[in-house]
Formats: sequence, C-alpha cells, structure tokens
Amino acid sequence: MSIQIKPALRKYFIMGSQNCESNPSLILETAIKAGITIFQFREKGTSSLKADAKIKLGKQLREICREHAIPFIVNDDVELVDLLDADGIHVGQDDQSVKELRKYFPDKIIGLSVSTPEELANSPLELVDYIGAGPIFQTVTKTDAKSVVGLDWIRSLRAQFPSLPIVGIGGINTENAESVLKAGADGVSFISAITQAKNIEESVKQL
Ligand code: 3NM
Repeated sequence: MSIQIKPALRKYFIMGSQNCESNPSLILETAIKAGITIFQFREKGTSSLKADAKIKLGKQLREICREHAIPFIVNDDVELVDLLDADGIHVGQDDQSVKELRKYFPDKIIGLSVSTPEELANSPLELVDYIGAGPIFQTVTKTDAKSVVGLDWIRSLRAQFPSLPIVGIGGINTENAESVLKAGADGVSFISAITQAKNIEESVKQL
C-alpha cells in the first residue's frame, strides 16, 4: 500500500487500552466508520497492557485498520512494528534515533515529535515522513507532556518548511481543531477528543 501522507494526517486518531473506558476495538471501528484517516497504537503508561496482552490487542487493532485500509502506526516500539506489520512508527526525541530507524525501515512511515526550535535543529527532517507538533494546547492525557507550544509553533514550522507534512497534537478537540488547520497544519491528532467523546461519530466529523 502506497500511502499519501498529507491527506492521511488530516484526522489522526491515537489510542491505547489505557485511554478507553469501553472496548478499544469497538471505539476504533466506530472512529474509522466516522472518518478518521490514520491510526496510531499507543499502548503506554502505568495502566497499559504489557507483553503478550499488548501484542494481542495490537493485532486486533491492526486487523481492523487493514480491513478498512486505514494506515496503522505504532508508537515508539520498534519490535512491534515488525510483529504487527505496521505501516509505520512514531517516535519522540528521546526514543530510538530516526537515523537508525530509517536504516531499519527504509519504506515505512516515520513520524517524529518536535516541540522546540532546538529539537527542530537536531531533527533529521529529510529522513522523516511527517512531524508531530505539540502540545498545541493543554493536555491531561499525557502526564509528562512538554510546555504548551501554541498555534504559533505550527505557524513558525509552516513558514520555515512550506511543504513539510505537519500534524498538531495535544489538547485538540472539536472546538479548536479548525484553528490548528488554519495555522498551517495538514491535520490534527487526538486521543481524548474521541476516547472521551459522548458521540464518536459526531466528534470525528467535527474534528
Ligand atoms: N503527545 P489528547 S500530547 C501523546 O505534545 C501526546 O507530543 C503529545 O492527547 C505531545 O488529544 C499527547 O487527549 C496527548 O490531548 C494527546
């Protein structure tokens, strides 16, 4: 499957079982039917599944994405990329280096989080398929999130890199998603806007 990255970034749903109050597979299926364009499996944190249970859930979510031709990205976990035959991997600045990843995965999507000008200066942008910029707004989902960077961070990145695929992250919801796009992002990524939604269908449409 050859993936067009910019359109895929438009509605980027991220989730792990620790974010869900009901069945993750059902939440993912509902979100896909409502129009998300890419999915990241992010099984992370104290209450997340480990080892075999993590792999088992990953396989279920991977199959759901395959059935609906939705790109499936793994957060951080290199082994899981092969195990789940993922379409790509998303890493932070302190995870496995992008240079190593690109050697290992020449044809997969690689996404990198970039939150500050310093991080930007140290990031090999030519080796990544997209960057995640954030946290744009305050988030309660990631307890160790960096300081809020605001919409200005998107504007600054867009001004410096007119064609770089950029997705905003952090505190993005149905009320503020449009402002992220207007600031220059190709898409919005979100966890709680869907996992905590009263009505997933409505929320995906408004994001
Ligand atoms: N990464 P919500 S913020 C996973 O800034 C993640 O890099 C962030 O969750 C970053 O949409 C974040 O519920 C949490 O705010 C996003």
